[in-house]
Amino acid sequence: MTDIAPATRARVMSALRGQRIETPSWAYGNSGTRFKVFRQEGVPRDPYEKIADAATVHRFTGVAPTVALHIPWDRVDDYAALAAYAREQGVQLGTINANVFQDDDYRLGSVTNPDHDVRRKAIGHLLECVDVMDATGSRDLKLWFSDGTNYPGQDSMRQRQDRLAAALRESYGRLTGDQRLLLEYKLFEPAFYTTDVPDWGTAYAHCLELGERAQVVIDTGHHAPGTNVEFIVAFLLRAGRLGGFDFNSRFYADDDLMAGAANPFELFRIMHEIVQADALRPEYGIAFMLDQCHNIEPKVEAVIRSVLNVQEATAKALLVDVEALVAAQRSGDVLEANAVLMDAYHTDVRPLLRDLRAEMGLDPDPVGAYRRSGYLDRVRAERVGGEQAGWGA
Ligand code: LRH
Ligand code: MN
Repeated sequence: MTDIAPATRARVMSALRGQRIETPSWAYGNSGTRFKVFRQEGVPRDPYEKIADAATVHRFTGVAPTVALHIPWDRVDDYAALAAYAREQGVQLGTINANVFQDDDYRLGSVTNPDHDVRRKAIGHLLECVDVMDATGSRDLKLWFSDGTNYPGQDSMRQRQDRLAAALRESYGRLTGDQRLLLEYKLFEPAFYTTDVPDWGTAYAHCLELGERAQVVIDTGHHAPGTNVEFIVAFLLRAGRLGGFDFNSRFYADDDLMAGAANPFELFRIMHEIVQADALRPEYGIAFMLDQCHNIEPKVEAVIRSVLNVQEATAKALLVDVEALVAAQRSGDVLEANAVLMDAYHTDVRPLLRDLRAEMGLDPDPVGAYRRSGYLDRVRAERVGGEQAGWGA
């Protein structure tokens, strides 16, 4: 695609200006694998410093105004004060992630545990997270359950689904106003035989049982190799049950690498489905979030690059010549239809995004500007002592 028609350019620029990408507080903390968690200098020691890093990403990209929290990793005594601090920094507190995957009591499951008291404890945490939402003004409660089994016969798969449904119903019943419950699925890990919410179908079925404000989250790293993720996007959009994304990328399993790093073409195909459904607008209600772990690379810069990768995939999707595509599809011109899509994908949108940033009063090169800002050196010098934030696993 050589030159972009002025009307197309205007449409694309306005859509990109309105894009909103939520960054995860835990991406700024130490993370790793079971083999090693490599500590990095300058890593935040508390939710306030994580928010300062998230605000830095927003300052240089202009499209990351909210930060997702994870409880208890981001537990504080005064959430209203935390929310006020975030506003001062130019961002807002976003999705509240529950964590029922790190307590010894949850060895055989949290909300699906055979033991009633353990289930009550887990449900208690989910309800605590809704209290946090009330305090932070967050709309979404995001639930991912590590629950599952490792050996055939370990537990009744059906009874675990009954237990899960009961916990979801109680949590859903606690929501008020426009609050939503976002249910995230994952094929496996840490469980290696069954996972109680293993795929989009299971998540979708539970959401249908709950009600309108129960929606599915697609974490791009949570599928079996070869899964056509954009089909799941198209299906859930059509069903009105796509609540959000956890963007990251992977070569093998739940690698949690930078979004678009391992498979930029998949990210483009996903954003193509979003754009075709006119679902990019914040009003549509999809929470576009990153969920990543920067085990070896500088974290703030990696999140900035990830935001840019999502912007690039979105810009390419917005450039698809829909008229030509539909005409080719309708006439059964398979190769032309594919060529129209590939033409958009092969378009270098970086000049357009540089112009967009200039129009937004930002440096056209966010990564360069961030590096020149000396932010990393400053936090390395300031954040000495104390306990660095991490998964605490
Ligand atoms: C599980 C998951 C989930 C989060 C966690 C940090 O793999 O994707 O979204 O709670 O990562
Ligand atoms: Mn996730």
